[in-house]
Amino acid sequence: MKTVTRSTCCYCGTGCGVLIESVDGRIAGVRGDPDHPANRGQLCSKGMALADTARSTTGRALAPELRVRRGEPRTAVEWPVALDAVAGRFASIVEQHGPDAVAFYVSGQMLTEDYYVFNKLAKGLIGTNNIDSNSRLCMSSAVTAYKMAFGADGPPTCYDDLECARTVLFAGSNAAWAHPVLFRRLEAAKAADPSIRWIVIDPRRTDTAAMADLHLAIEPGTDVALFNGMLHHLIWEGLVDRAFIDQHTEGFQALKAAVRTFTPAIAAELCGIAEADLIQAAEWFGASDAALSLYCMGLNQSSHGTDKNLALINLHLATRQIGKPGAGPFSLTGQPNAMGGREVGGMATMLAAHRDIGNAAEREEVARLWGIEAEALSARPGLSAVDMFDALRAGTIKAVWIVCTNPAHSLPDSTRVREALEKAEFVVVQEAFTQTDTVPYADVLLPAASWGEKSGTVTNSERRISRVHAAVDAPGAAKPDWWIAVQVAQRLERRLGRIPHASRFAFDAPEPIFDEHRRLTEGRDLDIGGLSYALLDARGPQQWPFPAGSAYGQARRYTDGRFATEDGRARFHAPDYQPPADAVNARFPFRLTSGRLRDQWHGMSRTGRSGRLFAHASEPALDMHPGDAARRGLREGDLVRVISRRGELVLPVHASEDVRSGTLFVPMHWNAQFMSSSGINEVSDPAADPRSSQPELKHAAVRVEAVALPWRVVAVRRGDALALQAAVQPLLGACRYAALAIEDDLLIVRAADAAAPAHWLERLYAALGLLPDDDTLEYRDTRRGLDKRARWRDNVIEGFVLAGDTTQADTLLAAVRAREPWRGSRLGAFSAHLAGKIASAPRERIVCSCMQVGATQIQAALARGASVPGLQASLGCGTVCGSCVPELRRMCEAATLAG
Ligand SMILES: Nc1nc2c(c(=O)[nH]1)N[C@H]1C(S)=C(S)[C@@H](COP(=O)(O)OP(=O)(O)OC[C@H]3O[C@@H](n4cnc5c(=O)[nH]c(N)nc54)[C@H](O)[C@@H]3O)O[C@H]1N2
Ligand SMILES: Nc1nc2c(c(=O)[nH]1)N[C@H]1C(S)=C(S)[C@@H](COP(=O)(O)OP(=O)(O)OC[C@H]3O[C@@H](n4cnc5c(=O)[nH]c(N)nc54)[C@H](O)[C@@H]3O)O[C@H]1N2
Ligand code: SF4
Ligand SMILES: [Mo]
Repeated sequence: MKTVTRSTCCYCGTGCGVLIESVDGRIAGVRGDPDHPANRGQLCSKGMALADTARSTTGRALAPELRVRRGEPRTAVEWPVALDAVAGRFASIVEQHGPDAVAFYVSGQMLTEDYYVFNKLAKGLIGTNNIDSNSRLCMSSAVTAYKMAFGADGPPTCYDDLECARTVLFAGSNAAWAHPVLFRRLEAAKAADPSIRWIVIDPRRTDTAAMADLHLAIEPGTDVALFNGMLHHLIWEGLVDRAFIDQHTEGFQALKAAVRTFTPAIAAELCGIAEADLIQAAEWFGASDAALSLYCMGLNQSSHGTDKNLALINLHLATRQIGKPGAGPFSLTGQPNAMGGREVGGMATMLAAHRDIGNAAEREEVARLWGIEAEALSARPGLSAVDMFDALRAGTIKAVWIVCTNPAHSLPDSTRVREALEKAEFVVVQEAFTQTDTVPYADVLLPAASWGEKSGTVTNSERRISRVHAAVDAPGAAKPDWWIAVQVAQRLERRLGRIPHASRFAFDAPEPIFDEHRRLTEGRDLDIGGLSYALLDARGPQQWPFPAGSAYGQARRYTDGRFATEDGRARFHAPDYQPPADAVNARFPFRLTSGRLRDQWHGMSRTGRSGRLFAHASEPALDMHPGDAARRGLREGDLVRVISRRGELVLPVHASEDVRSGTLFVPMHWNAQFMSSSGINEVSDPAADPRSSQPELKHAAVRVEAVALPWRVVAVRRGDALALQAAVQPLLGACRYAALAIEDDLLIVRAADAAAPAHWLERLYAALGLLPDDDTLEYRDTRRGLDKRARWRDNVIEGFVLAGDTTQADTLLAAVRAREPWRGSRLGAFSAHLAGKIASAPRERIVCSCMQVGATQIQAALARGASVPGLQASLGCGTVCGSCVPELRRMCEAATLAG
């Protein structure tokens, strides 16, 4: 039976509505919800591939698992056993060492209801504020700055501003890839009115930057100098709004004095850009009828992230680019429910509903609403993400419960994080998938229901709350996150002797949790007292604030110039420019930054399951300016060591004009499930912003050294690609470089080392099911270090390993893909002459994910003079989700320039 369920996409903070089609209890398809105000039916390449990622239960966490002693494997247990174990260990540690000896590390990808229960469990039951979230790595600088400038946390803007803006300033945001559906809306607005101006501030020429009228390719970390320089120009050219400044703000004089030294010439010099470009940006911004800035990790992930945010907000306040349609500082949230987490106060430094831990009256309010003694709420702020793992490493925190995040991959300085997880007395990991870098450290693995299987609410970037509905049952014994937290909380109430007449965790469904959360917001700036599941289901997603009795939520805030501070005035702050924490010098001459690719999501536990999503970028790479590469004698694809003060990893070089000389870029996604190391955070810098505690994930000083790894392997195998990945993954770390990719039902392995690691090939053969038999042919030449195997089934080649000499890899891969009966001798598979015999070319990079159109095809059409509409008409690329349109446009421009 086919059913359609209305829900939201589980990826970015755009918060697109989806319609999930399920047949006989399995997810069969996903479409954009035409009635959802965020996306009006559109989805990006990742949203389009959601059903593909939900196709199989291979690799899902299906049963609770427990290990009795470190070093021993975990075994599957029944839920009550796992829940008793977690409650028991947490209770005994709390009894022995106090509440601050335990910690929770949670996630902006949990639903609001999940978040609410965990926050109440940590703060209201155990009495510790040691609950922090991966949002610390993501949004905390934006939160801190909003609070400092406006008195409350929440974007003043809404998505309709995307269509009203006359100048759009992207600061450290690659929205073309990270918020594609919002980008579609911006593209459409600009196409309808080409006088709309785009300014992009990004050290790299991203797909977003390529579409800008002005791209300021600043040196990483110099945004404060840039914004101060722009403000200097606006002040001295009389382009600020004096009346607004006088009536609605505080602190302008101090700011004016502080930016005096930031003349456009000096600021431009610090940023490494032309002075004229800085002035142009200032004038387009200041003189615009409506200037909207969209900012993201390029600002937040910095040791001065709060200052970067404040310096940008200063520009908005000084020119009154706020509180009117199309204007305002709009922090784009990364995760689907980063906002929900902020609302429930699910971080170490806040309390429920935008209350502060340090404020005794606000603590009392929360205690009263939770029905507990005021003293039960700790006044001591908890430890933020990086400090939490340091405390675990130091032994002051004994136990951690990790939910819906993968810190072994995503926190900076992986070595330190791994040490922390090894040192911890007790690690609980609540996960939907088993293939993550954190799962191996779990003493208890709690299987979580995931996207499509759970219900509740999420809040997107524009403060809009949407309902999430379950379309199918969770596989195996997996349970919703809130349920798991509730079960442990009820046990802890008994164990810790805090037994009220009725449990404070008597939740049997998400709805009563939402209702309790809603009551905590009443009278606050984010008041959602007027919302209910029934209203959201009947009238669709709503923006907050939405107090009782209102008919609509509020689209824009501060339209009357009254801010959420006590006196109603916004605050200017005077940020001084500071360079990034990790100093660049002769030993570490490069600035390394990191970020996202279009078709992958974070640690790839979901997107890495889809061959479609791998086709845009199938291998990790280090982007380096061609001049920098040439000076070091490096060619495309050469393997290099990327070394920082903290660690290193090996990556292939990709020469790219998109990064400036001296800057490097690596995608954040690859980790030990798909490559030989934990990825980019092996080298990244945990130095954090002193006010927001957000680490500087966008900057590390590194050096790059060529590394000779002549022993190469390419292996391909057809089968259950996810099962094959799980089988091969444990081998990756043994090689200096190794990477896995999935392509339909193929697993592709690439590896390199100085020489074959002991017994590695035997293990690879076993993992790939290539043990000797009648259909598996082996070729060995020990003297020349060659070892090759190929396997046929019904005379069709379905896998091979080439070690020592990989020259035939592309040809053999093409043969595996072609699935045609094998012609000629099987031994010929290993012959260098094979190349001529098999016609199909190696598969290329797929640019258009929906229509599976590759780069070569597009180049060929461009060579014949095609335009973007021409490509769309002839090849169909860019006609479905549109995520590849920016890239098509770039390819078209490049072809025009070349021609
Ligand atoms: N495809 C995809 N989309 C995603 C995600 C994903 O994993 N994949 N994750 C989601 C999440 S959680 C987040 S937080 C967002 C992140 O969304 P974005 O922040 O837009 O994405 P990033 O690629 O992390 O970084 C943005 C840009 O910052 C630039 N940058 C680096 N240093 C600086 C600097 O000093 N100043 C300036 N101005 N720019 C700098 C980088 O070159 C990069 O292009 O994406 C969300 N959307
Ligand atoms: N170098 C570098 N590092 C970065 C960044 C960067 O730009 N550069 N960006 C940072 C940012 S902005 C972010 S947001 C973080 C993201 O970092 P993480 O939070 O580690 O990213 P994910 O891989 O999305 O982790 C979510 C995990 O939850 C699991 N999961 C999925 N659904 C559910 C569910 O319903 N319940 C439970 N319990 N589990 C589930 C997934 O399988 C996945 O393993 O990375 C940060 N790290
Ligand atoms: S833009 Fe793409 S990833 Fe983000 S919510 Fe929409 S469909 Fe999902
Ligand atoms: Mo994020």
